[in-house]
Amino acid sequence: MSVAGESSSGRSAASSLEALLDQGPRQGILDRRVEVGHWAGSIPEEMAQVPSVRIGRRWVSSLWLIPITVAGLLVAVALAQQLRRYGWMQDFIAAYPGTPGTPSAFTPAIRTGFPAWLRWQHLFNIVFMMFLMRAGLQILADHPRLYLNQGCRPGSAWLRMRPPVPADRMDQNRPAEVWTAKDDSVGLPKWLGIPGVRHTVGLARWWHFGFDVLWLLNGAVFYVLLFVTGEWRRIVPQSWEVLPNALSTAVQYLSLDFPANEGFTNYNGLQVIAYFTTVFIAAPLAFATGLLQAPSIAARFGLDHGPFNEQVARTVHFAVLVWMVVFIAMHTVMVFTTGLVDNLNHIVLGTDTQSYWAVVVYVIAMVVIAALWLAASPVTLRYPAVVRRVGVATIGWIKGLMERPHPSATYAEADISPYLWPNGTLPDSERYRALQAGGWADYALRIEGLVENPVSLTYAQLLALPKHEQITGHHCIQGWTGIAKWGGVRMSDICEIVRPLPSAQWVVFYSFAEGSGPSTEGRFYDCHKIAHMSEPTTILAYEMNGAPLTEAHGAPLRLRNEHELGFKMVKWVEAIEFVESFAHLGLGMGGYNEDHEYYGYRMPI
Ligand SMILES: Nc1nc2c(c(=O)[nH]1)N[C@H]1C(S)=C(S)[C@@H](COP(=O)(O)O)O[C@H]1N2
Ligand SMILES: [Mo]
Repeated sequence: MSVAGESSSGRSAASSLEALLDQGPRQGILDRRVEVGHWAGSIPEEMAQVPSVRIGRRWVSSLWLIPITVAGLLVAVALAQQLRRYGWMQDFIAAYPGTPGTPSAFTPAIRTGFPAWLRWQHLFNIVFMMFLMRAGLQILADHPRLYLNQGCRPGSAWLRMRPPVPADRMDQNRPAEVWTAKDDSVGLPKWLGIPGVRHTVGLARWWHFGFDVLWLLNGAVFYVLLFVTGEWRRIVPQSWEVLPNALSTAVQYLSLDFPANEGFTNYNGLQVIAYFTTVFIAAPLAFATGLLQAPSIAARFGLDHGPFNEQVARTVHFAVLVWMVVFIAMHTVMVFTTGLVDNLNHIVLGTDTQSYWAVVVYVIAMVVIAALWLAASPVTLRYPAVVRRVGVATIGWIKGLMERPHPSATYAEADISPYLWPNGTLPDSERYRALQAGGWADYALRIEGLVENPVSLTYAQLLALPKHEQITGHHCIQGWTGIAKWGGVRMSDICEIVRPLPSAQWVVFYSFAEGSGPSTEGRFYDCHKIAHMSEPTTILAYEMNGAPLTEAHGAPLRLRNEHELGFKMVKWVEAIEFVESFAHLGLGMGGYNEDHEYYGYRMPI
């Protein structure tokens, strides 16, 4: 098919599209702030509920865990005390006092207690983890439901932090009323989440990924030093005797007649198992299930279908969080109840002494940590653009590396999700309504900018281009996913028609719809790397699941770029522009959500 160009010079055409984004004067990086009330399209703040868990058809509040735990502990204490009266139990405890073997006999290093590197890493670890965990909760609150199915079908969650999706708001043929994923987000208390406010997933992610990298580096150094120095013997079980010893320790603790504290040189069975699980199982699992949530990984390895899908990964990721919280709580309780001053001397000063200096240093460290804890949310809300800038500078490139693998996975018809969550702010311009009413007969897609042959393609012309169909996974930044079949025109075919100039680096997709920003109105748009346009799976879709695209899902045209998260897939596409840089567009961050919600512009994870 031949499509006639509108003008021979691509460059002069650019400015008319840019004008769609005119948003007045830009603010300095220090002047921008998150204004609760105007944030995220002024959706009213709605707070998370305490998580409930589905058991069969009933939803049970996790608050029940408190009385259940207390009752369970009381019964366990009574039982353990009774058991210790029996001769066979006394023999068992005598045979397995708690500490399996004596690792200090193997490794001289251990005999001298905790080395300085270990003590410092222990401190860094808790600081990094507290930000990681709080920002992680904030990310969860942006889609406050956990499922085991990749389609995230409403009603199929196993954990939720808000009421069910209103039944009368799931009809996607009434798009104005439909419950969007954004409607579903909830806020957290600011001392708990970072930064607390509803739908601040973009900011929370900079904290989560930033501290994740620090935590992983700290962990990698820790692994290396553990093995180099032989300290690993403290926390790796070296014989099956660890099991009876753990049981013995548990009975001794529960009977409230504690075993001797030998933690300086020799952990008991329960400690060995708990530390081993935390360091060598939970931590790597957190990393792995984090990666499994990346669209780029799923689209490379075909994981949207099967047991490694993002929803299973979110569930396991959450289970690791629960383990870590329980571990930290128990660890702290034990530090306090098994000889606080001794224990603090071990981990703070590295000596087996009774110095009060250890307590002083510990209290100072805790005060600093509490101050950091309390500052994180207010600082983020006051300086969101700084948080984003620091995030892009430090970890943006690491995230960007994940755009390398080709998103080649496609799925079977049977994998298509029965319900794909809708998201975003609908177009409400008269022009859009008129075009829609006319069945897109008068619609024309403008493609301009740094191209040899700028064109305007009517809906009929687009349909006449080679049609490409794909069944692919969708990953929203908020945490929900789904699989759908998309039919449309490959961007590579469009590129053949318009012939981008060598200077073109980015492709801007302009929507008919406004974004839902704080106070400034503005067109929704997003910029994509030119290299992604040659992927066979990067398409402008006009069909979904075999039917013409509905308004809810982006009629007449929506982008699919399977490298990236869902927010970059502009719906209701009005025009496309090839540019060298996006610095002059909108607020210059590469897209509407990048400008207003502080997302990154490369989002393969
Ligand atoms: N114009 C426009 N496009 C948009 C959005 C939007 O708000 N405006 N939201 C994005 C987000 S966050 C997601 S996850 C996907 C959702 O696509 P779906 O509604 O078809 O599931 O659309 C993206 N495209
Ligand atoms: Mo999204």
